[in-house]
Amino acid sequence: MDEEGPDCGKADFVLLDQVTMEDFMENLKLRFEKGRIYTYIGEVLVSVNPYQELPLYGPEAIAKYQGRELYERPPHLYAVANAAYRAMKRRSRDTCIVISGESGAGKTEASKHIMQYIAAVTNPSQRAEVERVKDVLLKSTCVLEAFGNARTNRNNNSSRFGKYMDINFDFKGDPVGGHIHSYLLEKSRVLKQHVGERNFHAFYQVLRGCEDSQLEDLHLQRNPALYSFTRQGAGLNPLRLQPLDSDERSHHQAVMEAMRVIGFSPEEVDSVRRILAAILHLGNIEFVEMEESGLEQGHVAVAEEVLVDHVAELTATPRESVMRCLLSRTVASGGRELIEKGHTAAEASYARDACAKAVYQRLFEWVVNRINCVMEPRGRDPRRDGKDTVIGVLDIYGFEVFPVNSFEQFCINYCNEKLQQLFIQLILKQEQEEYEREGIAWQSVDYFNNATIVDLVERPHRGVTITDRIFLQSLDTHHRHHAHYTSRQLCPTDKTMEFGRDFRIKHYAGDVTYSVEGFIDKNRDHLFQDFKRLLYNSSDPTLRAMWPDGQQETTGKPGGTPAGWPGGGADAGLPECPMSWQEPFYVRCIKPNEDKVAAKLDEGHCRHQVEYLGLLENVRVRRAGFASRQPYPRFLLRYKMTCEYTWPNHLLGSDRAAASALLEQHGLQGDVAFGHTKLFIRSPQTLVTLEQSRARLIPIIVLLLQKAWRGTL
Ligand code: AOV
Ligand code: MG
Repeated sequence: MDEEGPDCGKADFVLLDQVTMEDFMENLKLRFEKGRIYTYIGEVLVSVNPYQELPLYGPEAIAKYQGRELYERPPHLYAVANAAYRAMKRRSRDTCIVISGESGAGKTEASKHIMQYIAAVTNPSQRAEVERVKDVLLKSTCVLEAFGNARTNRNNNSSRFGKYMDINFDFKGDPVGGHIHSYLLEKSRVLKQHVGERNFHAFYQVLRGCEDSQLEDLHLQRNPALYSFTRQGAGLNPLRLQPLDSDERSHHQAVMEAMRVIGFSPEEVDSVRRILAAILHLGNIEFVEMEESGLEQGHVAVAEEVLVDHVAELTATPRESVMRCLLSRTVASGGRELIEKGHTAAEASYARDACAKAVYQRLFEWVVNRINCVMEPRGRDPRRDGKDTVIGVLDIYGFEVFPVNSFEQFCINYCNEKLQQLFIQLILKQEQEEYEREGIAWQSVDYFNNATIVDLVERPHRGVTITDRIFLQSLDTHHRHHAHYTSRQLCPTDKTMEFGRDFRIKHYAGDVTYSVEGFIDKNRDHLFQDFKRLLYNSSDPTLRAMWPDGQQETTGKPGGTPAGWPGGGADAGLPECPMSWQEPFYVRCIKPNEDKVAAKLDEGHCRHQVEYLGLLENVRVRRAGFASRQPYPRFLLRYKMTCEYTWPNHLLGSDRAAASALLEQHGLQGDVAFGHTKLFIRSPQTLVTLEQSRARLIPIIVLLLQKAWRGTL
């Protein structure tokens, strides 16, 4: 690992003298202070968010890593991206990079650097179609972030959805397409935000970025404090709505430009803006109960009717229909007869909110789909062009704990729990299987396995749960004896929880107390068919395309299948383990402090993350195992010059025997094990020694070759 001085600490935690938390933290801290935010544990990359621009990225840095082995250069995301890329190319096998860590730890930024690396090193022949795909891949991030990210108290640009992006490569190793899977958008954010937080960026970008005339067409004013949906997080301080760093206006320009490059038509972009505006107007609609006789239920009216006009205009639907949907619903009475049933003010508000959330979610999904259509590998014939291979990049929302945690945190943390389980399973399984295959003895290392927590969440819940409170009771009954579950009911002396409201789960990453308030509603998410039909009948083709299910004639029943309990629902949790997850590369991100500031590494905070990410165990597994494994031919190709028996070609019976002779000459035979097809090297130091020996010889060999060429030898 050149270019890293001795005072930069160990570039691989496996090299620590002892595997203790103290040693680990000391190394992490030392490196962080020197601007070395990346460190390996074998092939796993540990990354600490620097919260400042470091001169680590860009074309020059990329060139340094291109085509190199992991150990040749200082630890870097580029090295991992390169390793994944080479592994995929070499073996023609799908692979993936899994990025994990808590909210604000730097996952999304890492995923962007990985994409940039891949884009930079591919397509040397500048094929137009490949360039197009690369452009879309890079630009899609900006669009997805506008619609799926928001400012939270943990992260100013927090992903509020899970993203798994597949990139397809042809046999030349050039990207020819891609696909984005998105998971569980936190749609409740459309309606409500905690104090200090904001709605999705897209809303503010429209308000602040549109031209005056455009805003006028949308019937909007610039100030987000005027709209219920964009001012929830401001509390009493409208300054909280201000963008923090860069200008929302330029972001808006960038998103518009990205949409254009990706291939959204101007009409589509217009529709997107109108839909966002319609949601904002919808949020300002309030309902009043009219004191009117003759009606069984109170008659409800819209307080400010002009808002209904705006919504109707922007969604290209008839005003009367919008009004009807807001104030009533169609239900089947008795046989096939349909009647219109008036809402109470509370029902009307509920319906309005459900509609706003659903419209936003459909918009988000439509944007993702639209990008996917553009990235679908085009005009490829697998017989002629060979099979595509895939690199997947997984970037989900990180584990998060707030003063009050609700359904959203529950889903997010469950996703992380699941991911952690996968990490444990794969890392252990992968290692063990390989040792078995190669006929090498190995001792297993104890790991905390979180399967029991995942199991707790996934255990099916039967029966109809009507209220949050009953739901909590059922949890208490089911999990009474579960070591990772408790509630005030089960632990009456614990005053940090409230009776009938809170339960607590001991997650792998820490204890989280959840309030069940709103759980059932948030999970159920009923949207009346009337709204779906209304939007399906819009004369705006873009909006209409988002509501194909509005065509059905069913009524009375709310649409959408309730998920029941996250994990049970189809869209909850993580993707079904695709093939590419077989041999993942891992990036484990650490958040250095809670204040989002540069050059501050809060030890307690980091220590906790190192603990729950299982990094020490990871180092132990690696040390109990081997730092590097290489097929004999590859090993010899690289180091044969360092030994007289193997240079230029060996005459020994097998590559294995040749490798053995080579290592013996260096006195390194004690640090390796000989597998059937691969050489296993225990400590990275052995690799470093071999690398250094090779580096010393290369200039001499070059000189000799030059002399031979000139005939002076
Ligand atoms: P996350 O994806 O892990 O959180 P981000 O990738 O959004 O976290 O990082 C949070 C912020 O940290 C970014 O907006 C940057 O300001 C800063 N940052 C992260 N990595 C770097 C880096 N390598 N160099 C400079 N600044 C960086 V969440 O999406 O909340 O789980 O749901
Ligand atoms: Mg993120």
